Amino acid sequence: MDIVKLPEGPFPVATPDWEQVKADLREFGYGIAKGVLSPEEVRTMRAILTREIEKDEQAGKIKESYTDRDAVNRRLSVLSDRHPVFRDLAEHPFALEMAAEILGPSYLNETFLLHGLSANVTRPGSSDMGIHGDTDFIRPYINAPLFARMIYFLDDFDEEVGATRVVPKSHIWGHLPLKDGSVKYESLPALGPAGSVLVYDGRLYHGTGANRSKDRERAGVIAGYVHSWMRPLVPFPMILDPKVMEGASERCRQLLGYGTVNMGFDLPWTQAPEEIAALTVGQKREITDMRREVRQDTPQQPAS
Ligand SMILES: O=C(O)CCC(=O)C(=O)O
Ligand SMILES: [Fe+2]
Repeated sequence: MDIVKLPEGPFPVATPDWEQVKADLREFGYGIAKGVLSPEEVRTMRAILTREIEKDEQAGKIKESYTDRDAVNRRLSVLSDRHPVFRDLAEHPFALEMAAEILGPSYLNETFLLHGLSANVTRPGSSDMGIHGDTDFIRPYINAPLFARMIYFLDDFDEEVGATRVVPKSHIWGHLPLKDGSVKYESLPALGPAGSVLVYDGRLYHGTGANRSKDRERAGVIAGYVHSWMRPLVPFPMILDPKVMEGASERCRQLLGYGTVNMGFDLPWTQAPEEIAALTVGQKREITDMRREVRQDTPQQPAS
């Protein structure tokens, strides 16, 4: 088996400095920010996860995930209407700043979208997930930043408990990871105390670590953001309880896909139930604006 060695370090470490996180993102494809969630926020979210997992277990709703090799860990696929803290997490300033950093400016300044918001809780005996990229589903392979990912640490992430493993700089290798067993990618655990966030470019090779602890769990909340023209994993408006969305900000609703504008066209949701239509966000800009922006963003023809 070929071993793909780690590139040269030193590698990113958890830091409270968001500019350093961005520099790490650019160079290594990931960064770790410390202290993004307050201890109070961590406690609240962690307690909700514990309660929701119990509820889902009792209701027989825990399904095996195709991404995990055993049923020891726990995944909750949609968090956004389980509690307003998870609804509002979509627009956390850290996530918005880092997603903009990864995805870059958008056509007509349209908002990027939340792809999904889920939890992955490793438990003693959980196996590792296997090294993959989160944009591996995009065919043909497109070597561009298409997916911005955040993993919020609700417990301390250390190696024993299954901290996410990352392969530094793999986001610029220009090809998918091989998963046929012919190659082993050396990787590092992304370490940080509860309240930290691992942010990475979706092309980065990574995967959940194995939980080799005796009695500790490791909860991560995973948020992904994609361009306005991509199809998110979760069709939030058709899935979420509109009552929980009632107090959500306009920005939050745009991120969750309640915006009715796409490619500059505003197409109101005339057939949506009233309570969902009431949550939609329409055109916010002048058409003249749009013409100017198109010209700016269009690559110029080389002079002949
Ligand atoms: O929970 C983790 O550590 C990573 C999970 C992951 O990579 C995924 O779900 O795609
Ligand atoms: Fe992943």
